[in-house]
Amino acid sequence: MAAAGDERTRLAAGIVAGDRRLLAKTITLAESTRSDHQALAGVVMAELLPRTGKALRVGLTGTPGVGKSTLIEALGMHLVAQGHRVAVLAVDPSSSVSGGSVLGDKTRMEALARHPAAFIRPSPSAGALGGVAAHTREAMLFVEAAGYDVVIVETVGVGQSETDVANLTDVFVLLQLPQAGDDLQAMKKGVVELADIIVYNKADLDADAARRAMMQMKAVLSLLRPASPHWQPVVLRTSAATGEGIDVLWTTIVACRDALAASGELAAKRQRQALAWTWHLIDSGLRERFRADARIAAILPGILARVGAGALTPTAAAARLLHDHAPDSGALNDSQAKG
Ligand SMILES: Nc1nc2c(ncn2[C@@H]2O[C@H](COP(=O)(O)OP(=O)(O)O)[C@@H](O)[C@H]2O)c(=O)[nH]1
Ligand SMILES: [Mg+2]
Repeated sequence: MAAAGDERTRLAAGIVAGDRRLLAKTITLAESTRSDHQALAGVVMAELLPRTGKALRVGLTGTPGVGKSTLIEALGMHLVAQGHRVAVLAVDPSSSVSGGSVLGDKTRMEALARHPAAFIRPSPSAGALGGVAAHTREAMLFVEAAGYDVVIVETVGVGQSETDVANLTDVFVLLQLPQAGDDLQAMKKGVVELADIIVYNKADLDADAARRAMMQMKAVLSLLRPASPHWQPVVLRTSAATGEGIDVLWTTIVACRDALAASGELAAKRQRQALAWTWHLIDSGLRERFRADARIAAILPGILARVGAGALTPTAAAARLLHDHAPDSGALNDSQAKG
């Protein structure tokens, strides 16, 4: 036990001192499926918790090829030049297939990846215990404890990862291509409603198209009820390639955070996010236990087959399975008996 305590102190002190290798190692422990690794990461987190929460948390999404990685490189270099310390994390549920979007994109973030004031962390593999988004949240807290004051969480937008990232961050940025098809897709997916800032990138390629797209988006936004009573979504354009608009993007991100903070909405939002995270962990923990239940494993294939064949309704199947799954109820009764 003493050895475990030493390791906790070594990791926590290393993270606070800015040791990137120990920071990366601790995040890996948190992502591990081994319970002893997770437990160690958990006690390190408990020790560091008072140092978390101080970063500006920025979510960034957009379809593949829109320029997320190039923009993060440009924005990140802009920020480290101003003295900020920048961490980049990825939420990519498809990463087991693609090998991790940020890792694969490190070539587009070459200067940032080498910069001593930046920390870039690819997505954990899909299927990691508790889900990719939960691990990204842990990674976010660890990088905050390490003193990174801007955390950019990137997602390629698979499944419901945009919602996950919006639920992790203070300010959510949607990167768009000036072509109309991209807008339609984002509206269909409901991502526009999540965005505090909508950015038309690659404005250098066709300035007219970017201006048109901005006007149309502003018209659309005027019809939507803003997600926040204290912030009306802003539409911008950038060129990640030339750096045009990057400074305005940053001042707009800060203005949004300041507006939310001044009204008290930021604190309420973070509180809501922490509670949602707790429920997410409870849900995934229950699901894990359900899947690990030997009684369930024995009857599950047969029941699913009957649902598939139309012989059993989903409602009846779920009721039957949940009834048969009574994890630890014996232990509970025992302890109640003792207590
Ligand atoms: N002309 C131009 N090309 C860009 C811009 N931003 C990104 N690109 C290019 O678009 C391609 C995809 O960019 P990338 O950052 O990998 O997009 P991601 O998939 O969203 O991360 C790359 O070839 C970039 O060089 C931009 O503002 N202008
Ligand atoms: Mg990318």
